[in-house]
Amino acid sequence: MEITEIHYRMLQEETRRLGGDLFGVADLTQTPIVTYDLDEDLLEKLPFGVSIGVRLADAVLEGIEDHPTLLYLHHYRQANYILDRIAFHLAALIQRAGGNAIPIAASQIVNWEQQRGHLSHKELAQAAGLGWRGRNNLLVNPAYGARIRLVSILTDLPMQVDKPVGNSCDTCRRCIAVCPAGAIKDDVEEFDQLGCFEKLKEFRNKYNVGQYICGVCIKACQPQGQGSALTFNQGIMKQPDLST
Ligand code: B12
Ligand code: SF4
Ligand code: SF4
Repeated sequence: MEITEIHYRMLQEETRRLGGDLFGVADLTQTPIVTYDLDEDLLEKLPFGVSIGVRLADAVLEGIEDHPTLLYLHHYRQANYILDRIAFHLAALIQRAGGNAIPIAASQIVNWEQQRGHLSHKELAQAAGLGWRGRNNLLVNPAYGARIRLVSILTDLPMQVDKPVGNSCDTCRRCIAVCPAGAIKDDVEEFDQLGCFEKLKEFRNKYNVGQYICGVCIKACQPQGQGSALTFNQGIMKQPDLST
Protein backbone atom coordinates (compact mmCIF):
# COMPACT_ATOMS: atom_id res chain seq x y z
CA MET A 1 0.00 0.00 0.00
CA GLU A 2 1.28 3.47 -0.91
CA ILE A 3 2.12 5.85 1.96
CA THR A 4 -0.51 8.29 0.63
CA GLU A 5 -3.18 5.61 1.05
CA ILE A 6 -1.92 4.69 4.52
CA HIS A 7 -2.23 8.35 5.60
CA TYR A 8 -5.71 8.62 4.10
CA ARG A 9 -6.94 5.47 5.83
CA MET A 10 -5.36 6.46 9.15
CA LEU A 11 -7.21 9.78 9.21
CA GLN A 12 -10.44 8.27 7.92
CA GLU A 13 -10.38 5.60 10.62
CA GLU A 14 -9.69 8.16 13.35
CA THR A 15 -12.57 10.28 12.06
CA ARG A 16 -14.91 7.33 12.30
CA ARG A 17 -13.65 6.44 15.78
CA LEU A 18 -14.29 9.99 16.99
CA GLY A 19 -17.85 10.14 15.65
CA GLY A 20 -17.52 11.62 12.15
CA ASP A 21 -19.86 10.44 9.38
CA LEU A 22 -18.25 11.88 6.24
CA PHE A 23 -14.63 12.08 5.17
CA GLY A 24 -12.91 13.33 2.03
CA VAL A 25 -9.64 14.91 0.92
CA ALA A 26 -9.18 17.68 -1.66
CA ASP A 27 -6.07 18.49 -3.65
CA LEU A 28 -6.10 22.27 -3.27
CA THR A 29 -3.52 22.75 -6.02
CA GLN A 30 -6.14 21.34 -8.46
CA THR A 31 -9.26 22.85 -6.88
CA PRO A 32 -8.12 26.04 -5.13
CA ILE A 33 -10.37 27.59 -2.51
CA VAL A 34 -10.68 31.16 -1.27
CA THR A 35 -9.20 31.97 2.15
CA TYR A 36 -9.63 34.99 4.38
CA ASP A 37 -7.11 36.49 6.82
CA LEU A 38 -4.68 33.58 6.41
CA ASP A 39 -1.14 33.77 4.98
CA GLU A 40 -1.29 34.21 1.22
CA ASP A 41 0.97 31.25 0.55
CA LEU A 42 -0.65 28.98 3.13
CA LEU A 43 -2.34 26.73 0.58
CA GLU A 44 0.99 26.22 -1.16
CA LYS A 45 2.48 25.08 2.13
CA LEU A 46 -0.56 23.02 3.15
CA PRO A 47 -2.02 21.82 -0.15
CA PHE A 48 -4.32 19.05 1.15
CA GLY A 49 -7.76 19.91 2.51
CA VAL A 50 -9.43 17.31 4.70
CA SER A 51 -13.20 17.72 4.94
CA ILE A 52 -15.21 16.05 7.69
CA GLY A 53 -18.95 15.97 8.25
CA VAL A 54 -21.22 14.90 11.06
CA ARG A 55 -24.80 13.99 10.51
CA LEU A 56 -27.52 15.80 12.46
CA ALA A 57 -30.27 13.83 14.21
CA ASP A 58 -33.39 13.59 12.06
CA ALA A 59 -35.61 13.56 15.15
CA VAL A 60 -34.23 16.91 16.32
CA LEU A 61 -34.80 18.47 12.90
CA GLU A 62 -38.33 17.06 12.71
CA GLY A 63 -39.24 19.35 15.64
CA ILE A 64 -38.47 22.44 13.53
CA GLU A 65 -41.48 23.97 11.77
CA ASP A 66 -40.68 27.50 10.60
CA HIS A 67 -38.10 28.65 13.16
CA PRO A 68 -35.21 27.27 15.26
CA THR A 69 -35.94 25.35 18.46
CA LEU A 70 -33.94 25.16 21.69
CA LEU A 71 -33.35 21.46 21.00
CA TYR A 72 -31.78 22.40 17.67
CA LEU A 73 -29.66 25.09 19.34
CA HIS A 74 -28.10 22.54 21.70
CA HIS A 75 -27.69 19.97 18.93
CA TYR A 76 -25.97 22.55 16.69
CA ARG A 77 -23.54 23.43 19.47
CA GLN A 78 -22.70 19.80 20.15
CA ALA A 79 -22.13 19.17 16.44
CA ASN A 80 -19.65 22.06 16.37
CA TYR A 81 -17.96 20.73 19.49
CA ILE A 82 -17.55 17.22 18.06
CA LEU A 83 -16.27 18.57 14.74
CA ASP A 84 -13.70 20.81 16.42
CA ARG A 85 -12.62 17.88 18.58
CA ILE A 86 -12.18 15.59 15.57
CA ALA A 87 -10.20 18.29 13.74
CA PHE A 88 -8.00 18.86 16.80
CA HIS A 89 -7.21 15.15 17.13
CA LEU A 90 -6.54 14.69 13.42
CA ALA A 91 -4.13 17.63 13.46
CA ALA A 92 -2.28 16.00 16.37
CA LEU A 93 -2.17 12.68 14.53
CA ILE A 94 -0.81 14.37 11.41
CA GLN A 95 1.87 16.08 13.46
CA ARG A 96 2.90 12.75 14.99
CA ALA A 97 3.17 11.32 11.46
CA GLY A 98 5.62 14.10 10.58
CA GLY A 99 3.27 16.58 8.89
CA ASN A 100 1.89 20.04 9.64
CA ALA A 101 -1.81 20.73 10.05
CA ILE A 102 -4.20 23.59 10.81
CA PRO A 103 -7.68 22.72 12.01
CA ILE A 104 -10.17 25.40 10.87
CA ALA A 105 -12.94 25.95 13.41
CA ALA A 106 -16.39 24.61 12.55
CA SER A 107 -18.17 27.87 13.20
CA GLN A 108 -15.75 30.70 13.94
CA ILE A 109 -16.38 34.12 12.40
CA VAL A 110 -13.21 36.14 11.80
CA ASN A 111 -14.93 39.15 10.24
CA TRP A 112 -18.32 39.93 11.78
CA GLU A 113 -19.23 42.69 9.34
CA GLN A 114 -18.72 40.45 6.32
CA GLN A 115 -19.75 37.32 8.23
CA ARG A 116 -16.69 35.34 7.12
CA GLY A 117 -14.70 32.45 8.43
CA HIS A 118 -11.09 31.69 7.43
CA LEU A 119 -12.41 29.54 4.59
CA SER A 120 -15.66 28.08 3.35
CA HIS A 121 -16.16 24.53 4.66
CA LYS A 122 -18.79 24.08 1.94
CA GLU A 123 -16.39 24.96 -0.84
CA LEU A 124 -13.71 22.63 0.55
CA ALA A 125 -16.22 19.81 1.10
CA GLN A 126 -17.32 20.07 -2.51
CA ALA A 127 -13.68 19.91 -3.65
CA ALA A 128 -13.22 16.82 -1.44
CA GLY A 129 -16.15 15.05 -3.12
CA LEU A 130 -18.63 15.19 -0.23
CA GLY A 131 -21.49 16.59 -2.28
CA TRP A 132 -22.79 19.43 -4.40
CA ARG A 133 -23.95 23.01 -3.97
CA GLY A 134 -27.70 22.84 -3.43
CA ARG A 135 -30.37 25.41 -4.26
CA ASN A 136 -30.32 26.24 -0.54
CA ASN A 137 -26.65 27.32 -0.94
CA LEU A 138 -25.58 24.47 1.36
CA LEU A 139 -23.38 21.45 0.74
CA VAL A 140 -25.78 18.62 -0.09
CA ASN A 141 -24.55 15.06 0.41
CA PRO A 142 -26.34 12.30 -1.54
CA ALA A 143 -26.99 10.18 1.57
CA TYR A 144 -27.70 12.81 4.22
CA GLY A 145 -28.83 15.82 2.21
CA ALA A 146 -27.92 19.11 3.90
CA ARG A 147 -28.51 17.56 7.34
CA ILE A 148 -24.82 17.71 8.14
CA ARG A 149 -22.26 20.09 9.63
CA LEU A 150 -18.68 20.41 8.45
CA VAL A 151 -15.12 21.11 9.52
CA SER A 152 -11.81 21.35 7.61
CA ILE A 153 -8.11 20.69 8.17
CA LEU A 154 -5.30 22.03 5.99
CA THR A 155 -2.21 19.85 5.87
CA ASP A 156 0.98 18.97 3.99
CA LEU A 157 0.80 15.25 4.85
CA PRO A 158 0.91 13.53 1.45
CA MET A 159 -2.41 11.85 0.87
CA GLN A 160 -4.63 10.10 -1.61
CA VAL A 161 -7.27 12.59 -2.79
CA ASP A 162 -10.93 12.48 -3.77
CA LYS A 163 -12.49 14.17 -6.77
CA PRO A 164 -15.34 16.67 -6.82
CA VAL A 165 -18.42 15.17 -8.42
CA GLY A 166 -21.21 16.90 -10.23
CA ASN A 167 -24.50 15.85 -8.68
CA SER A 168 -27.33 18.32 -8.61
CA CYS A 169 -30.70 19.00 -7.02
CA ASP A 170 -32.28 17.91 -10.29
CA THR A 171 -36.05 18.44 -10.10
CA CYS A 172 -36.19 18.81 -6.29
CA ARG A 173 -37.35 22.20 -4.98
CA ARG A 174 -38.47 21.35 -1.45
CA CYS A 175 -36.39 24.03 0.26
CA ILE A 176 -37.69 26.92 -1.88
CA ALA A 177 -41.25 26.86 -0.55
CA VAL A 178 -40.38 26.48 3.13
CA CYS A 179 -37.72 29.20 3.54
CA PRO A 180 -39.27 31.81 5.88
CA ALA A 181 -37.20 34.56 4.22
CA GLY A 182 -38.01 33.59 0.63
CA ALA A 183 -34.22 33.58 0.12
CA ILE A 184 -33.91 30.34 -1.87
CA LYS A 185 -34.39 30.58 -5.62
CA ASP A 186 -34.35 28.19 -8.52
CA ASP A 187 -30.82 29.27 -9.42
CA VAL A 188 -28.40 29.13 -6.47
CA GLU A 189 -26.51 32.12 -7.89
CA GLU A 190 -29.60 34.17 -6.94
CA PHE A 191 -29.63 32.96 -3.33
CA ASP A 192 -30.52 35.98 -1.16
CA GLN A 193 -27.78 35.90 1.50
CA LEU A 194 -28.86 39.20 3.03
CA GLY A 195 -32.52 38.17 3.23
CA CYS A 196 -31.50 34.97 5.01
CA PHE A 197 -29.23 36.84 7.42
CA GLU A 198 -31.99 39.38 8.30
CA LYS A 199 -34.35 36.49 9.10
CA LEU A 200 -31.72 34.83 11.30
CA LYS A 201 -31.19 38.11 13.18
CA GLU A 202 -34.94 38.21 13.84
CA PHE A 203 -34.94 34.55 15.01
CA ARG A 204 -31.98 35.14 17.32
CA ASN A 205 -33.98 37.49 19.53
CA LYS A 206 -37.50 36.23 18.97
CA TYR A 207 -36.83 32.61 19.91
CA ASN A 208 -34.13 33.22 22.50
CA VAL A 209 -31.52 31.16 20.65
CA GLY A 210 -28.75 33.77 20.86
CA GLN A 211 -27.18 32.51 17.62
CA TYR A 212 -27.77 33.05 13.91
CA ILE A 213 -29.46 29.72 13.32
CA CYS A 214 -32.61 28.55 11.59
CA GLY A 215 -32.62 24.90 10.47
CA VAL A 216 -35.64 25.09 8.14
CA CYS A 217 -33.76 24.56 4.84
CA ILE A 218 -31.66 21.84 6.47
CA LYS A 219 -34.76 19.97 7.56
CA ALA A 220 -36.24 20.20 4.06
CA CYS A 221 -33.12 18.78 2.44
CA GLN A 222 -33.01 15.04 2.92
CA PRO A 223 -32.12 12.55 0.24
CA GLN A 224 -35.55 10.95 -0.34
CA GLY A 225 -36.79 11.95 -3.74
CA GLN A 226 -33.33 12.61 -5.14
CA GLY A 227 -33.50 9.28 -6.91
CA SER A 228 -30.29 8.17 -8.51
CA ALA A 229 -28.19 10.57 -6.43
CA LEU A 230 -28.41 8.00 -3.64
CA THR A 231 -26.40 5.49 -5.64
CA PHE A 232 -23.28 7.62 -5.19
CA ASN A 233 -21.10 7.06 -2.17
CA GLN A 234 -19.53 10.46 -1.71
CA GLY A 235 -17.52 10.77 1.45
CA ILE A 236 -19.68 8.23 3.24
CA MET A 237 -17.65 5.85 5.37
CA LYS A 238 -18.69 2.23 5.39
CA GLN A 239 -19.83 0.89 8.75
CA PRO A 240 -17.25 -1.32 10.48
CA ASP A 241 -17.91 -5.06 10.11
CA LEU A 242 -19.16 -6.23 13.54
CA SER A 243 -19.97 -9.76 12.45
CA THR A 244 -16.83 -11.41 13.86
C1 B12 B 1 -20.97 33.26 8.63
C2 B12 B 1 -21.78 32.04 8.39
C3 B12 B 1 -23.13 32.21 8.14
C4 B12 B 1 -23.79 33.55 7.79
C5 B12 B 1 -23.70 33.72 6.27
C6 B12 B 1 -22.66 34.68 5.86
C7 B12 B 1 -21.99 34.33 4.49
N1 B12 B 1 -21.74 35.34 3.71
O1 B12 B 1 -21.71 33.19 4.19
C8 B12 B 1 -25.24 33.32 8.25
C9 B12 B 1 -25.40 33.69 9.71
C10 B12 B 1 -26.31 34.07 7.45
C11 B12 B 1 -25.33 31.80 8.10
C12 B12 B 1 -26.47 31.12 7.91
C13 B12 B 1 -26.55 29.74 7.87
N2 B12 B 1 -25.54 28.87 8.11
CO1 B12 B 1 -23.71 29.36 8.23
N3 B12 B 1 -21.88 29.66 8.37
C14 B12 B 1 -21.19 30.75 8.41
C15 B12 B 1 -19.69 30.41 8.55
C16 B12 B 1 -19.30 30.47 10.02
C17 B12 B 1 -18.75 31.23 7.69
C18 B12 B 1 -19.21 31.36 6.23
C19 B12 B 1 -18.30 32.18 5.37
O2 B12 B 1 -17.13 32.40 5.67
N4 B12 B 1 -18.85 32.71 4.28
C20 B12 B 1 -18.09 33.51 3.34
C21 B12 B 1 -18.38 33.10 1.92
C22 B12 B 1 -17.31 33.66 0.98
O3 B12 B 1 -18.30 31.66 1.76
P1 B12 B 1 -19.59 30.72 1.58
O4 B12 B 1 -20.84 31.47 1.78
O5 B12 B 1 -19.40 29.52 2.44
O6 B12 B 1 -19.56 30.19 0.06
C23 B12 B 1 -19.48 31.09 -1.02
C24 B12 B 1 -18.40 30.67 -1.95
O7 B12 B 1 -17.56 29.79 -1.28
C25 B12 B 1 -19.13 30.05 -3.15
N5 B12 B 1 -18.95 28.60 -3.29
C26 B12 B 1 -17.93 28.13 -4.00
N6 B12 B 1 -17.96 26.81 -4.01
C27 B12 B 1 -19.01 26.41 -3.28
C28 B12 B 1 -19.43 25.12 -2.99
C29 B12 B 1 -20.59 24.93 -2.22
C30 B12 B 1 -21.04 23.53 -1.89
C31 B12 B 1 -21.30 26.07 -1.76
C32 B12 B 1 -22.54 25.90 -0.96
C33 B12 B 1 -20.82 27.36 -2.05
C34 B12 B 1 -19.67 27.53 -2.82
O8 B12 B 1 -20.47 30.38 -3.03
C35 B12 B 1 -20.76 31.05 -1.82
C36 B12 B 1 -21.35 32.41 -2.07
O9 B12 B 1 -20.41 33.28 -2.61
C37 B12 B 1 -19.70 28.92 8.02
C38 B12 B 1 -18.54 28.07 8.52
C39 B12 B 1 -17.40 28.13 7.51
N7 B12 B 1 -16.25 28.59 7.91
O10 B12 B 1 -17.58 27.75 6.35
C40 B12 B 1 -21.10 28.43 8.44
C41 B12 B 1 -21.83 27.39 7.60
C42 B12 B 1 -21.70 27.76 6.14
N8 B12 B 1 -23.21 27.57 8.01
C43 B12 B 1 -23.90 26.48 8.02
C44 B12 B 1 -25.30 26.44 8.24
C45 B12 B 1 -25.91 25.07 8.40
C46 B12 B 1 -26.07 27.61 8.29
C47 B12 B 1 -27.59 27.75 8.46
C48 B12 B 1 -28.50 26.64 8.02
C49 B12 B 1 -27.96 28.17 9.91
C50 B12 B 1 -28.21 27.05 10.85
N9 B12 B 1 -27.17 26.43 11.37
O11 B12 B 1 -29.33 26.71 11.13
C51 B12 B 1 -27.83 29.02 7.60
C52 B12 B 1 -27.93 28.61 6.13
C53 B12 B 1 -28.05 29.71 5.17
C54 B12 B 1 -27.92 29.19 3.76
N10 B12 B 1 -28.94 28.54 3.25
O12 B12 B 1 -26.87 29.37 3.13
C55 B12 B 1 -23.03 25.26 7.73
C56 B12 B 1 -23.33 24.65 6.35
C57 B12 B 1 -23.40 23.12 6.34
C58 B12 B 1 -23.82 22.61 4.98
N11 B12 B 1 -24.52 21.50 4.96
O13 B12 B 1 -23.51 23.18 3.97
C59 B12 B 1 -21.56 25.87 7.87
C60 B12 B 1 -20.53 25.29 6.91
C61 B12 B 1 -21.12 25.62 9.33
C62 B12 B 1 -20.63 24.19 9.59
N12 B12 B 1 -19.56 24.06 10.35
O14 B12 B 1 -21.17 23.22 9.11
N13 B12 B 1 -24.08 31.23 8.15
S1 SF4 C 1 -31.41 29.39 7.02
FE1 SF4 C 1 -33.64 29.78 7.14
S2 SF4 C 1 -33.90 31.84 6.28
FE2 SF4 C 1 -31.86 31.13 5.67
S3 SF4 C 1 -32.11 30.16 3.68
FE3 SF4 C 1 -32.34 28.52 5.19
S4 SF4 C 1 -34.55 28.44 5.59
FE4 SF4 C 1 -34.16 30.39 4.58
S1 SF4 D 1 -34.10 20.48 -0.66
FE1 SF4 D 1 -33.92 19.72 -2.78
S2 SF4 D 1 -33.68 21.60 -4.01
FE2 SF4 D 1 -33.25 22.17 -1.92
S3 SF4 D 1 -31.03 21.96 -1.76
FE3 SF4 D 1 -31.92 20.02 -1.05
S4 SF4 D 1 -31.91 18.70 -2.86
FE4 SF4 D 1 -31.63 20.81 -3.57
